[in-house]
Amino acid sequence: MFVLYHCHGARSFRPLWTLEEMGLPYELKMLPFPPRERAPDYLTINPLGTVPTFFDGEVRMTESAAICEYLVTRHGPTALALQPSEPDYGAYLNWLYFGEATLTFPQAIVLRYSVVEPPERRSAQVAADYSRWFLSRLRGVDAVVARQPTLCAGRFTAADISVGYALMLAEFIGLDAKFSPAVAAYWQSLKARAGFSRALARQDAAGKVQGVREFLEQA
Ligand SMILES: N[C@@H](CCC(=O)N[C@@H](CS)C(=O)NCC(=O)O)C(=O)O
Repeated sequence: MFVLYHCHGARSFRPLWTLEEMGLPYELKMLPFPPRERAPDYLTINPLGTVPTFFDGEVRMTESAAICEYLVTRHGPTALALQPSEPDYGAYLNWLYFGEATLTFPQAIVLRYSVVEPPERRSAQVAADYSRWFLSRLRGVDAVVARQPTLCAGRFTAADISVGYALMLAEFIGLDAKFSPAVAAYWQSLKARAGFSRALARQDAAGKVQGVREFLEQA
């Protein structure tokens, strides 16, 4: 059985969503955010203190987009994966990594300097600069979803999960108000997926059973 360590709404939502889309069985271990402060025992599992940490037997992984790629490639077959022989394979990999490296990183800075840090360390200037950074990179998504319903291959893939999580985080921090009409419609279409709803329901149920509250409820 797979084991996934997860915080409500964190990047570990990517593998959670992938597991639900694929219908694979897994154990979900919920942690309060940030784990390094609120669940210090977790540092023995992941010294970085970050989520996700994912186990498939002896295999241990901590990068959300890589776990998605691992699941769809190793535990398919699934239409969520692209084969190297498919014409959009390069675009698929590019979006898979773009979702984390280009679209999520600047938002993590916004979140940190507007919410996570104690008030005396917060910075409206840093939050504004990195919000702008994120929105400018989002133009790359807009250019594609303005002409097609998914990012590549004419179907929903793990690349949409990777970029979709970045849009989910943007909604959480209020940047969705600046989405273009095409990005807003694309995001609505991702949220309408049954797999997305199941992932949300699973994290909520696991949080309740394990007594772990959402980040904004913890204070
Ligand atoms: N590149 C990693 C980033 C992992 C990461 O930074 N996760 C955040 C949650 S979204 C975290 O655990 N932060 C807690 C901390 O920095 O202490 C990934 O995509 O999984």
